[in-house]
Amino acid sequence: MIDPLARWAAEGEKPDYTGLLSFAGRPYTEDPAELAGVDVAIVGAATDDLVSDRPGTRFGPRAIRAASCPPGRHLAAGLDAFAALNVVDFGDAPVIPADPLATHAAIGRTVGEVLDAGAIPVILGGDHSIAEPDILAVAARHGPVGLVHFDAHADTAGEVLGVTRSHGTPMRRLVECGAVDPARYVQIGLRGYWPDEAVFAWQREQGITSLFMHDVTELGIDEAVGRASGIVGTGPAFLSIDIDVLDPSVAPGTGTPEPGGMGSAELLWAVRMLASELEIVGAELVEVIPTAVGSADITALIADRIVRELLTGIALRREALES
Ligand SMILES: [Mn+2]
Repeated sequence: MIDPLARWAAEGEKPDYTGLLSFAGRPYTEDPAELAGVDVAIVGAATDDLVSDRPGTRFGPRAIRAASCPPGRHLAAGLDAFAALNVVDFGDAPVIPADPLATHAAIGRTVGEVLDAGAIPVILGGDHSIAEPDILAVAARHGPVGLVHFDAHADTAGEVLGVTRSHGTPMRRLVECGAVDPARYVQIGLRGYWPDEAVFAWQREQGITSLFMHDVTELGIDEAVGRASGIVGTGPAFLSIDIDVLDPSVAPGTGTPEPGGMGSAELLWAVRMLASELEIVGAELVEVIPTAVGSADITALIADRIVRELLTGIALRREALES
């Protein structure tokens, strides 16, 4: 285990731009044996072979790690997730460019190592096709999962341009194989022009709940999150966050931007709230295309903060369960 903060131990924090590139400066290991006692492990899934539009999410994990990561207590939650949880960076899955099947297998194996150690995997994508190996690995150990899925798009198409394994199809494949329980599956933030009505008809037949962006606007984010939390209920739950749920003015670096999306304050609050209420057994943040690696990249910056809210929520829930 390498601790990038060790040389700054006297100060208790290091400058963001220094040291080994790990998520939020957390200790780094690629050895599953060192995951014993770890609460959350970050895994990079740097692949974008299966996108239908703009590529570039393969650069997402490094950019999110390079985004500004101030230490300390969350001012609203009153808790420092890194003090409350043992969080490590487990490095990247050994992806194979231009071989999506081998890449998905590698992601599934790496996420599986985290799960087998009893830790919660938080996967940084990568395009949204990684939901398939991510959630299959989780469901193989926890059984069918509930799913909260933030996205501008449903990602439940049967095919995209005739291709069945794509960043537009993973959620359908996961429901069809039984890894996701459709009665405990809620989509939040859908908008725009895709997919067509036949796909939504299929979703309704399965019992999937869709909270469109117009629903979120009408209900307010707190009511929308409250409904999602109630539908997912108790039992293992996975959180899948496509950065394109945010308005492109907030997160311009993404594969299929769709105007009319959520604001960052809404999403950050929603992620923390859901993580504090649900039994999160895994999470992924996908579709970040960095445009200026370093703290100047606003999409990677908001991505880093989304993960921080997730960790803060997990820590809040654990604290409440223990008290
Ligand atoms: Mn998506």
